[in-house]
Amino acid sequence: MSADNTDGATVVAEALEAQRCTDPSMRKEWRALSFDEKVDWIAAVNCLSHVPHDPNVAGTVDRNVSQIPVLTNDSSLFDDFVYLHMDLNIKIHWTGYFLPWHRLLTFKFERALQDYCGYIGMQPYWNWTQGKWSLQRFRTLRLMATACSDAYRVANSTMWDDDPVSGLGPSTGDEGNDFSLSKGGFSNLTLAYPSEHIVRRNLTLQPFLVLGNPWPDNPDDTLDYYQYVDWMFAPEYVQSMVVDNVNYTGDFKAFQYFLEGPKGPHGPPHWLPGGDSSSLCPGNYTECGVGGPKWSNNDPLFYLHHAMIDKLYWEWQNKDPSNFYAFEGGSVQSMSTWAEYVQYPNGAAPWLNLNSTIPGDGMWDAENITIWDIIDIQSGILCYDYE
Ligand SMILES: [Cu+2]
Repeated sequence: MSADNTDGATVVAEALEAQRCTDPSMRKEWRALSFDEKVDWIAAVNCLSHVPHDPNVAGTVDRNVSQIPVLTNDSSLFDDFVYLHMDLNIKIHWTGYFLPWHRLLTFKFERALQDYCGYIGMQPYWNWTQGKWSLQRFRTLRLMATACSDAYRVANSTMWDDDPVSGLGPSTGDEGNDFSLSKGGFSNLTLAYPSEHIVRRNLTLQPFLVLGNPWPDNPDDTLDYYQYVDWMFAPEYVQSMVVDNVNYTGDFKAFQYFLEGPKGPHGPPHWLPGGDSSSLCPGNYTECGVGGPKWSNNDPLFYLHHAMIDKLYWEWQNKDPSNFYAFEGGSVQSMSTWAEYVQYPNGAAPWLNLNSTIPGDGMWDAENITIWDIIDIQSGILCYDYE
């Protein structure tokens, strides 16, 4: 960020400070919700899959590049969110847009649940590091907290719940039916992309055995990629890197590199459940193309996970005054080699800045929402906090 930008940001920051919202709505951890609150969120998500497709939504990325299926009018508003994520994949991952774009997507999803489906709650989050608050002081509690975390025991996590109205469903669907979920609250959630199917999951603790090593030329970590990945979202690790702000003071690029990079906590909760969450292809879809994040938000778990990523981003922003409005990043993925990626982990030129507009493929472009507009979750269009 240039000096001019920083000065401008300070002036506007002071102006915005005066109009921060005073009573933010609280996003809660999934397991802190009551039975009824869980039922409400699951019902609203299912409802969204019956709300008609938004005719304003249209792709903006060349399909030869995005390698995604064509937009279909025979889809729902839930599917539109998936379409946005698929189409904009190369613009919103490993670029400066990553954190702001997913913050906005999660907010728009939450709003859609409220506006179209009468949902009265907020978007819950999945704290895969649960128990981290007690880590610093007591060695015994530290062990207990680690044992309570979803890391190292993700297969037995209490997130996997077969209850038909309040449960997120099992970690693995029906093997005989393309791993589609037949239990839990999403067993009837019909998805349009990349082809019509029910949400699929197939938990694996070593996802790169399935997905392949994304960085064969990474000199440091070739073997690591085939190992278990649950340590990447373990409480102590995330605590020290994100919450304690080790080494990242004022350095948005370094912070994002940790969070989204190959050893960061963003990836594993996407890859471990396999299936849609890993953008693996349904059996009835033959033009799969390259993998990647694409349709990972077919699994509603995505929104719980990304609310957690947003929570960590927010915690980091509040850790130091120089973090709060820190932003830098490019608009073009730069990942053809490991060396290139390490140099530009959050994108290369053209550079983005706080005034860059967040792309929405027609869903929200009319509002001209900039990164600046959502950098503070308690001013402007946003007014929420994390419990
Ligand atoms: Cu994404």
